[in-house]
Amino acid sequence: MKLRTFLGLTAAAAALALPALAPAQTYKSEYRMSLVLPPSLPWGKGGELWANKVRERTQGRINIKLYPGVSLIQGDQTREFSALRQGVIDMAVGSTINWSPQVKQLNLFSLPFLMPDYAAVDALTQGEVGQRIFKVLDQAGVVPLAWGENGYREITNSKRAIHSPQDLKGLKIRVVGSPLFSDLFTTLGANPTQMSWADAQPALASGAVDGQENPLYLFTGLKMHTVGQKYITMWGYMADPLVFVVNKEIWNAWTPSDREIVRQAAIDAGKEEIAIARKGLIEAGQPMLKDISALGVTVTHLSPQERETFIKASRPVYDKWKNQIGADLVTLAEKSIAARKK
Ligand code: X2X
Repeated sequence: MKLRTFLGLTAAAAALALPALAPAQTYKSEYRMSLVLPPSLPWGKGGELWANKVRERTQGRINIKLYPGVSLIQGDQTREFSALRQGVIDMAVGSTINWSPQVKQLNLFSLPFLMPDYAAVDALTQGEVGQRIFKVLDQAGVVPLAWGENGYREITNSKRAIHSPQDLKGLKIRVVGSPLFSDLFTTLGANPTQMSWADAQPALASGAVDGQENPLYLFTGLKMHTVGQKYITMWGYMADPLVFVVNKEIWNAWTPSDREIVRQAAIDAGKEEIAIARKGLIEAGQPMLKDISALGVTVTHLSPQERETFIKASRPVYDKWKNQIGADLVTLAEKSIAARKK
């Protein structure tokens, strides 16, 4: 047989064989979704909503198992993005903070006092900034599908009410993965210690650290008042969005119609999750704060002047990180916020 004929036959055989083999080879029986927090809290709930919608809308073609506590990477949340890229994780709902060591643009959301209110958060994630960040994530090797929200990270501690940077002096504060946080808390006069969320909980319980910063649903959900966290200051210095993403190879193996289902499910779940994450904080009288005060916790609201003192004190960190993130992107964010609908 001539070589060309042989190749032709082989190709024809392969073409015939492929359609039958493809589905079995390309769809896994179960996909692994990484989450930091479990479905009992808004973040994990967002992941669960996404997984359930996908299972229902694909009639079970795509089954997803949740791995809260970032257990696929032994709790080391700052490795989540690399693990996603490498395929150790198939999909995730992750915080911009935890991925910012690998994707410097994500530090945008951590710039102190950039986003004064929820409308500012939405102006970024739902606008041109959000689209640009999705391009960056795509270039970094994952498929971004939708935004969710962890939330405004209020500062809590066991020692005293915080009204000014002075009050932070000497307080041991647990901080998250990006060096921006160590920079900021050092600049404000505190004593920051970087650790994973898994390590933070025992550190708070034993008093190894005096305080932490996180959305308040974590405060109530984990009963932080029972481990001595008696003071909360509503300083609203930053809020971390969540991003719904899929590993690229996994994504490419799905049919176009299944990809569309997964994308739409992420968008729907993201919207629902954001509403859950803001519950108790956006209604008149902020019912969540009433519940927290009732636990014997002192909730401090900053006066406009006190807030201004924090903004001024953190400005060097803002300026330094504006350059590291990319001045263009930060300027676009500043303009988008200035133009927001309140
Ligand atoms: O570690 C944290 O503080 C948490 C749970 O908020 C994140 O994963 C960013």
